[in-house]
Amino acid sequence: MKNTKSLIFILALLILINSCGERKGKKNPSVGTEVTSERIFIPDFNADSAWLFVDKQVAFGPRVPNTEAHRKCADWLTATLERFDAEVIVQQVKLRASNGTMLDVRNIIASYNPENKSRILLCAHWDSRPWADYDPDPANRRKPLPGANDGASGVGVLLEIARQFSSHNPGHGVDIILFDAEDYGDHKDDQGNNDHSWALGSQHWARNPHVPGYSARFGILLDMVGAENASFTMEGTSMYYAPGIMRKVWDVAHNLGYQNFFLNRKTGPITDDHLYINEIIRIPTIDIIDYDPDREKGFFDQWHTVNDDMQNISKETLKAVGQTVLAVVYTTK
Ligand code: AHN
Ligand code: ZN
Repeated sequence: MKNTKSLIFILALLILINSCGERKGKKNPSVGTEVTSERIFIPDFNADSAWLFVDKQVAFGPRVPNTEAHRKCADWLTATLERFDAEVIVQQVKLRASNGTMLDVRNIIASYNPENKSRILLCAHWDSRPWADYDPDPANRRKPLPGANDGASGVGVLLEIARQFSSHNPGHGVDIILFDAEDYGDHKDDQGNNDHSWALGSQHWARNPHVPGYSARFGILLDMVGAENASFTMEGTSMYYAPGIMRKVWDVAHNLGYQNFFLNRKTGPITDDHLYINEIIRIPTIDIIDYDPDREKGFFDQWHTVNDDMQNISKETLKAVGQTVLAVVYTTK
């Protein structure tokens, strides 16, 4: 009798422990979309949450390397990703900018399922540019910019994706990398205009990955993914190194109804973090970037001006990008 009782007690305990394990991976089962034929669950990307993550970064002030705002924002990004249950590694290094300035650089790497060999890389740059060299007012062209779209938008989308990962395990290995010092490229009025003066953080990481021998099946870079009526065209470097990934991501976006953002139009190559990921560490990586060669600057109107602020950030655009990337991650076999 006593034995039967303790057996029932142990069984009850086992069931309880087991159901706790289930809950961790599948909180809020009512939220999200079940892809019926294959029973794949895709969480709902919350654009209000992503918008708040963008706003929070901008509120620190311009995240220019070697400033207080930059250090404080880095601390906040690290703590936030840890709060979302990622294993976070901060790669801290001093790098020399092409104008000679030594920069305190931090690449912030948040890993999910770090033991899984099958990995997906998601990335964006978190720093903001020290000079608004395309501002219409010459008096602003040596001033830093808020970087709401150029910088904070991609990071805001990735933080919301990380928040979703913390309640719905993506299954694969996923690394979210926030690169520093992307936007310290030469001022347009200065000598040189050296292309390799951009993307210093990703160049360093590609030569010195956080895990020796690191690789991933593919990568997706997000750059300027927050402006209203953004045009994501099929950028040249992405099409050269990763045409299959580009097609797959665009197909997913079109299936979700985002064909007005993701255009079937090939455009020229852009020097951005993905160039070095493709060329140095050789992970096929695409850039989702708002670029239209018919525009004056190619990029959005406020690009590298002091008006790159929250006024231009659109929740519709954040949603289109975030939901597409989530769908790509959860439907990858
Ligand atoms: C150049 O202007 C060489 N590349 C654009 C990369 C960039 C700047 N992305 C954001 N800001
Ligand atoms: Zn920029």
